[in-house]
Amino acid sequence: MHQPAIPHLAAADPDIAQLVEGEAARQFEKVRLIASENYVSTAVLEATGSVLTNKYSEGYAGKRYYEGQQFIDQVETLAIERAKAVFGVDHANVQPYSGSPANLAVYLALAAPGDTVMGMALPAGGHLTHGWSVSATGKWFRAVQYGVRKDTGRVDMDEVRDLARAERPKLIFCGGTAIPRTIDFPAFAEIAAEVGAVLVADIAHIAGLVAGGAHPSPVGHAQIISTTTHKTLRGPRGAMLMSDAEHAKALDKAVFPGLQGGPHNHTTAGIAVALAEAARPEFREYAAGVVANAKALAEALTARGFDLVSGGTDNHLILMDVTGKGTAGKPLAKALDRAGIELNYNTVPFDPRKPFDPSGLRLGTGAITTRGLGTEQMPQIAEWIDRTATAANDGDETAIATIAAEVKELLSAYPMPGWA
Ligand code: DSN
Repeated sequence: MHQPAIPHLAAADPDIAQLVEGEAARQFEKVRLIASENYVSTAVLEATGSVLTNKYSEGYAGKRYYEGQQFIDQVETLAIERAKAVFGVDHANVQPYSGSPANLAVYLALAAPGDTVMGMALPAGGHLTHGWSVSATGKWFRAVQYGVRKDTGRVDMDEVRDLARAERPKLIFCGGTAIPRTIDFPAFAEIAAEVGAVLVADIAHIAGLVAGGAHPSPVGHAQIISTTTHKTLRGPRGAMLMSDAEHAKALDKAVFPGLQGGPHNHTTAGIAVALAEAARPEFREYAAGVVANAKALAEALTARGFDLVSGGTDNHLILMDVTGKGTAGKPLAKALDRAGIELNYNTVPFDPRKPFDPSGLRLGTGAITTRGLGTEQMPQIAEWIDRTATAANDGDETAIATIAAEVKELLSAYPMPGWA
């Protein structure tokens, strides 16, 4: 049963209540390996499900355009102070609705349409909002894009330097959505300084690892740090912008009134709760566990013949080309979903296939580590993935159903926040 229980919803809208219960049960029964997802704590769920959703608060604490902010101002101030303490930054804005609006606010604050900006290409592991052609950031700005080296699968810092010197971008984004290796913030900072660019570190995927000391921090290297709050940081769906003192005002103005109206106060409360959780010693253990699990899973998958981009991982994320297994990303992701293992198909660098039917799979260990799974379970997960690939190639749905039953049986021993 969903936790907190939802009796009022069940009475008022049984259709939606049933779907919420269904989703909770699904999350309980599946090995959730989507690298951008997690399980929030019950405390975060309660905060996000609170009456704070009823309140409008355009503006910032002490300077709002609506009355009645006696409690909301305190909630937002707590979230900001906790973000500053957890990440060690001068300034934090906790209002962006999610990662894309947060990144758009950076453009609005520091660039004008037509300016040159630079980021990692989406197919190489970047994000849409780092200047990819179909995004507003690629349409409204003159975006130049770097990638990874073909021989190593790692960010090509020579290309980053050459491109930056040639194009003199105003902004350089580092970070992305499918980067399995440590981001070299000092190297990016050196290049940005040389060409007079502002360095923006998008740490959406690794924010929890940074907070928990399991990935180097961009603080002191990137003037601006953008992150979502719901991936490894394990908060509600939202985002934050952090910066040095110099860029604080411009970022705040860009978020409100530049891009957004009223902040989502229930989300802000959830972010505050998640940040308090991230400040505890247990969270450091969690972050280390996420990386240990990813490394163990990477090793087990490699031993089974999967072809991992860059040969492994330093963080929570694994990207692999499944062509060698006689399949492609999409059919295998769908078969794995039937087998109780949830992940997403993904392009791999230099992918000859199309983004909607690519060669790869992306996996992450943020959620399963929250669930309590450890390195000892990773060989089993790799074995299920391998068996599913064989079963799917053979069209053997009975074998896939057997794996789903095994997955369910294992997970029944691991509690899930939000489920009782
Ligand atoms: N959708 C996010 C991810 O899965 O990485 C990025 O926006």
